[in-house]
Amino acid sequence: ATANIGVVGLAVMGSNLARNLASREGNTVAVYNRTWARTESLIEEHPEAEFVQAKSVEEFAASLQKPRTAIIMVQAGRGTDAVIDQLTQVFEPGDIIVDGGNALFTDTIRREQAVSAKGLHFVGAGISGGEEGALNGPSIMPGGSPESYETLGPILKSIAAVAEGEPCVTHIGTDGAGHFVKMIHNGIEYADMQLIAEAYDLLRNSAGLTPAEIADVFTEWNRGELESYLIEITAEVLRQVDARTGKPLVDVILDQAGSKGTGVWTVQTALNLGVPVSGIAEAVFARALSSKPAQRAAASELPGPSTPARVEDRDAFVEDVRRALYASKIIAYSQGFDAIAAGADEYGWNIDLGSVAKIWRGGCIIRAVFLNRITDAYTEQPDLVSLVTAPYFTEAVAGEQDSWRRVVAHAATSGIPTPAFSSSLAYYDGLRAKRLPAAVVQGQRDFFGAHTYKRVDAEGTYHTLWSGDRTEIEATDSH
Ligand code: NBP
Repeated sequence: ATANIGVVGLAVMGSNLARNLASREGNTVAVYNRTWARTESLIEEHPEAEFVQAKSVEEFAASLQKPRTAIIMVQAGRGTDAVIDQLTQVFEPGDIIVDGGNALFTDTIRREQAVSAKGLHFVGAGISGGEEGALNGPSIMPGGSPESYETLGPILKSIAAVAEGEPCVTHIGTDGAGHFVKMIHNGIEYADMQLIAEAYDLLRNSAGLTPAEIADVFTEWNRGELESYLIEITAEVLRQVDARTGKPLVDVILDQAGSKGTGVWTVQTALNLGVPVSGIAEAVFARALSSKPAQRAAASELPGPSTPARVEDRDAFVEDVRRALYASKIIAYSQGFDAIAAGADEYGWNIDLGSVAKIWRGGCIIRAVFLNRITDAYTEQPDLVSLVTAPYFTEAVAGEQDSWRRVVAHAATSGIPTPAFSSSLAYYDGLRAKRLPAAVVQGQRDFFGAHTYKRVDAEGTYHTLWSGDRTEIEATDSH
């Protein structure tokens, strides 16, 4: 046995990860794929990398030093289960099976139980950064036992992206914690992308800027607090001219956004946990709405505002939109981190939120300078209840909120849909409200369902006899 690490599944992600591993000092990489042709072409196309090729799982297991460590990069779902099943038959207690695919965290919890019952370690590792990241350095979010991380950690550190001198990998927590955090990462990515798209829509359709001009605006924004991979690539997308028509590429791309499901998982999970991730949810719904051509066609002549708001001062408007984007982004991240905290609570994971922000600074799609501020916030206040209440962010939002309100009002009066901008502002106002109309909802619930309510001035649970003489009684237990 000569290899210290193995990769199973050699489609684009697996082969890039295997090449990344092989390029690092000290690694010898065993590779295996169900269909031999894929292994063959990896080896033929990359003679620079020294792989130990295996034709069967038995050969693969025999080529790995103990404790064997193998990263699975196959299609999430049944493919992953099939490979785990094969590996557990040829691996031995103490060996480590890592699933680097995009698994749903509840599947990871189930798999970890089954694999660890056989004495093996199972690590669900979220890997972000797409093909390019897998090859040159992804952000890695491993779960699993701390013991397995002792072996795995150094290997993952050797291939991860580096941000400010630190590798973008940390042990997230046991069993499904890594895939959970990766899922929320993707949810935040949805919100961030939608917010940038809404900023574009306002600049294009209300301020009348061309895609090329908006690209310049975004490039400028990328020099300040909004500096991020997503702003940078959006500028590139907007600058691109279609070779066939000579039009801006963005004008010939069909405006129906696809998705692979991790945004939906995030929202479903957050609903179950009772965490209002409204920015992420609006981003998922915005993609869903975009992908309903029949409904959109039927509604396309519905009236908009009779006198749409106009942009009087372009430069001032652009600056307002920048500030609104920043404030909304703070809310989206605040909500995402709330979801991680709630997940940790529910599933018993000890997740260091500051470290999560840290490992997202490089390699992944949401990499941004701004994440440093999140790390700082959690370092200063590890028990921070909400990111937006950290002094740095409170001050930032306080500075942007007038612009934010103007932009949301402008969007409403000019008929430009800004679900993520608007819902983030509504969330902010809801969060900071001294009194919420939830009291009315409690009254309604008590009226029609005797669901009871609590009082602001006394302990206990109460019910008003709505269909009787409307006196209040103390309820013994809730209905
Ligand atoms: P795919 O998701 O396209 O899966 C193809 C691989 O799965 C091939 O190696 C294939 O083997 C193998 N496979 C399948 Br399908 N069913 C199998 C089975 N029953 N037994 C054994 N092997 C099986 O590959 P990918 O796009 O490289 O993604 C790999 C993982 O990484 C996925 O979980 C994905 O969600 C995740 N991910 C992808 C990205 C990205 O940007 N693409 C980013 C982050 C994470 P074969 O060659 O024999 O058919």
